[in-house]
Amino acid sequence: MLNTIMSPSVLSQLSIHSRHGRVCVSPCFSLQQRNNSTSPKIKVDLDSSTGVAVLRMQSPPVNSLSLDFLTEFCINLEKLEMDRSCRGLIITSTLSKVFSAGLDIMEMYGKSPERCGEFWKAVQEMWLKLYGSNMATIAAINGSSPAGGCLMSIGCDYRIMADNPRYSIGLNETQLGIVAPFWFKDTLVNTVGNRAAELSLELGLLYSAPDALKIGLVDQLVPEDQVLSTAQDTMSKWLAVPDHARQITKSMMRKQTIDKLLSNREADITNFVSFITKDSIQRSLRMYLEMLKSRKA
Ligand code: CO8
Repeated sequence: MLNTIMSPSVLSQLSIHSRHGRVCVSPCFSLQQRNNSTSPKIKVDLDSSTGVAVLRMQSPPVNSLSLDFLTEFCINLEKLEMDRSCRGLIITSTLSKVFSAGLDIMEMYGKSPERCGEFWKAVQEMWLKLYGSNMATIAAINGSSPAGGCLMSIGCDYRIMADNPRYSIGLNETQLGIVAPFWFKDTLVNTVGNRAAELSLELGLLYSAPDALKIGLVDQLVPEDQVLSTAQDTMSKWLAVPDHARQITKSMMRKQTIDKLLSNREADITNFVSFITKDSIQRSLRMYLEMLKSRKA
């Protein structure tokens, strides 16, 4: 986590074992081995020769972020974070058309307060781990990415999206009758600025890929079949920067936002549970689910 990297002992470790690709020649780097791990919903391929891991979300139909999914995601992230040979992470989807549909609405509908609390803690954990990662992180957004999918994308350092106007991205929570919490809002403000975030959040806007580029919600659009290769090329530029300098700078930019949630975690869980279990909010979620189903019919 970034909020630990300011400690002198970690700083000295970083400078001794500089993770800068052109300087570091630790034994695991030269082995060029691939550390692959597959779990049901997520597949991770780590290329130790480049220090880059590709995490593929593979949970049909829409990579929704259920409690199980989030748990797997966090375990994978933690493993990579601990692995000295891993310096960069690319997140993408194996599904056609969808990066992630965001939080699994079924986890918020008709569930007990205890279960909702457990779920929300996992959502917090996902964001804390990703936004605070020491790795350079790139979202290779090869499909639609609403709500929690957008949060995951803006939790990364850089976003490359498929140049397809049918794909959309944004924090559309108000459209579901729910409210994006302060740390979703803060992450969006940090990405696109206050005014664009205000418009985007109040109206629950989903942006087409070209519009997302215009407001800076994504950094680059490329043809769909080049999303991953462009992410790989871009990652090599990020990894050309000495890790310790990039990490300390990232911490400087993000620590305040992260600390705000860390010091309000329990209250945030309590707020979420009391909000989401309200009858009126449950009704809104039911209507939204029905709308999703009727769109198919
Ligand atoms: N959760 C659960 N199920 C979902 C979700 C979801 N987020 N999204 C889609 N599904 C289901 C659909 O209901 C459908 O189910 P079924 O096959 O049983 O009918 C199936 O997945 C396939 O969906 P589509 O047919 O719609 O798939 P498409 O490929 O046509 O479209 C989209 C993919 C664009 C992703 C589309 O499914 C979509 O727009 N989904 C809704 C996305 C959304 O609005 N997500 C918001 C989730 S809320 C969130 O992430 C943040 C909440 C913060 C809470 C704060 C409270 C305080």
